[in-house]
This record gives sequence, C-alpha cells and structure tokens, in this order.
Amino acid sequence: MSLPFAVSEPVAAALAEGLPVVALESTIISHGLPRPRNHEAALEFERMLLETGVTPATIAVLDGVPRIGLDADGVRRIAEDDLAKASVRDLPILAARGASGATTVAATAHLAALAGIRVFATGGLGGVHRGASDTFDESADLGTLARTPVTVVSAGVKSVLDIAATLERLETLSVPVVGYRTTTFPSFWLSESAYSLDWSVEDAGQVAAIMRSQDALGHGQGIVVANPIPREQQWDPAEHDRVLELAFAAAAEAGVSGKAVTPFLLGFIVDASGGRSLEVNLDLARNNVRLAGEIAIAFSALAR
Ligand code: PSU
Ligand code: MN
Repeated sequence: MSLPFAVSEPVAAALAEGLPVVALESTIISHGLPRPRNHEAALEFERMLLETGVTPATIAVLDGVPRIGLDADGVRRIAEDDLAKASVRDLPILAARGASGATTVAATAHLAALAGIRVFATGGLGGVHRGASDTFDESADLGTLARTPVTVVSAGVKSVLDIAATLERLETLSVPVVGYRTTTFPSFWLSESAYSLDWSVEDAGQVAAIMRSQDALGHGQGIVVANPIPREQQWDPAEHDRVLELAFAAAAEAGVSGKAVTPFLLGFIVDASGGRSLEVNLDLARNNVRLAGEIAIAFSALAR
C-alpha cells in the first residue's frame, strides 16, 4: 500500500536532519491572491525561506495525493489551475477520488503536523464570521488549531470577520495567542484592531521556547503568533473602512454564503481598492514568512 501523503525530497531530508522547515498554504495562492501575482508570490515566499537556510514546504493536494513540499510544476498548478478550496474534512474525499485542492490554513496545518513540520506561515487566519450566531459560520481553522501542534504566523484575522468572537473562541479552544512585539491584536491589512492580547513576545527565540514548553505541558494544540504589518506599510484605515462596507453590501446582494464568502470578499476588496489591498496583503505575507523562518531556525536550534 502506498503512503497516504507525499513529502518532497528536500523537505524529507531537512526533517530527517532536524533542520528548519516552514509550511506554506496553497489557498492563499489559489483563492486569496489574483493571477498572475499569486504565482510570483508563491515562488517569492519559497525563495525568501531558502535564502535564510530554511526549507519551504508548500502544501496542496494534487491528483489525490496530499503533497508536503511542491516542485516547480506543483507551485505553478496551485497558482494557475482552478483548484477546489480544501479544508481538513475534504482531504479524504479528494484523496479517494484522485482530485486536487488548495489547502486552507486548517488543512495545511493538519498535513504539516502529519509530516512533523512545526511552523507555518500564512497571511490571515480564518475565524468567526460576522453573524455567526445565526449562521454558525466559524472557520475550521480554529478547531484544527485546538488539536494540531503547529505554530501559525499570521497578521491576525481580517476585519471582515468578527474579531472579538474569534479571540473568544481561541480562548475557549485553549490555543495560545501571542503578539509579536505587541499586545494589540492586528487586523490583517491594519497593524491594530480594537482588541488586546495578554501576551507578547520580543523575538523568535521566545516563540521557540513557548513551543518547547507546550510540548512538555500541553495537549498538542497549535500556537497563534500575531504579527502586525508595520504601521508605515498598513492600508489607510479610512479607505479600509470604506471598501469593507462596499464589500459587505456586494456579498449580501450576490447572496454568497458558506465557504464562498472569504474568496468573494477578498476578490471584491482587491478590485475596489484599486490593487492597494493586494500590495498590503503581499507585504504582510512576506513579513509572516520572514518571522516563521526565524522561529523555525530558533526551534530547530533548541531541539538539537
Ligand atoms: N484569510 C485571508 N486570506 C485567505 C484565507 C483567510 O486573509 O486566503 C483563507 C485561508 O486559507 C483560510 C480560509 O484557512 O480562507 C478560511 O476560510 P473559511 O472561512 O471558509 O474557513
Ligand atoms: Mn465557513
């Protein structure tokens, strides 16, 4: 019987030697960024890690095989093919059918953990949607982090979500949330939200130390590292508020619901912002990839 998933040769070699590896998500490429910038971004995130001695592991399901680490054609496919958005529950179905999918934060974290990867960089985390008290629409990202030992570096969650409810759910699920050099939770395109955090860390080494303590004390949950985009790079807050209002109105008008909501809003916002939100999105993602690389290096040094 063949293995249920495939770890690329460079990723397998790095893991076997205890060298730093960072997982990268494919839904942000397939559904979160427009073509052709998405392909450039996927390659750039990998290159940034390689330049600092970290092995990138971009994760997706291709032709029924969950792949941890993609070759050049795999990276091209997540950017150019029309892939389904795959969360954890979709993985066995795609595998059984030989189908392909771009993995969400939840599915990427799940597969990373299966392969023994401990650090993961993304743009924004999924969370509790506005109106969730009626719709029950809460991303599987949260429940997955409650049982998956992966440290996820993100710029918080978008203000299209219910940020307060998302933070409450992370507390209920016992997922540690630490701000990177801040005690204010960021809101993706903006460096800040209205919500504060109990804990902040000053460097990657402190995150690695928390991971190590959690391994000794915890129940195998993930850690959320909230890494704000530097203030000088954030989106203009007034413009952000204006465009978001338009996006919600458009989503209501189009009647989108469920898993289509996030991609719809993201696409609308890129268009309505004249591309400005896209530049901010790329900057914050690079910022997260950089920090995740530093955390992976610090953690692998601790574990040696
Ligand atoms: N947030 C972003 N960009 C994204 C996503 C979230 O800023 O591309 C994607 C991630 O893959 C995340 C998913 O895991 O959306 C959450 O979708 P849902 O709310 O349907 O669980
Ligand atoms: Mn949902």
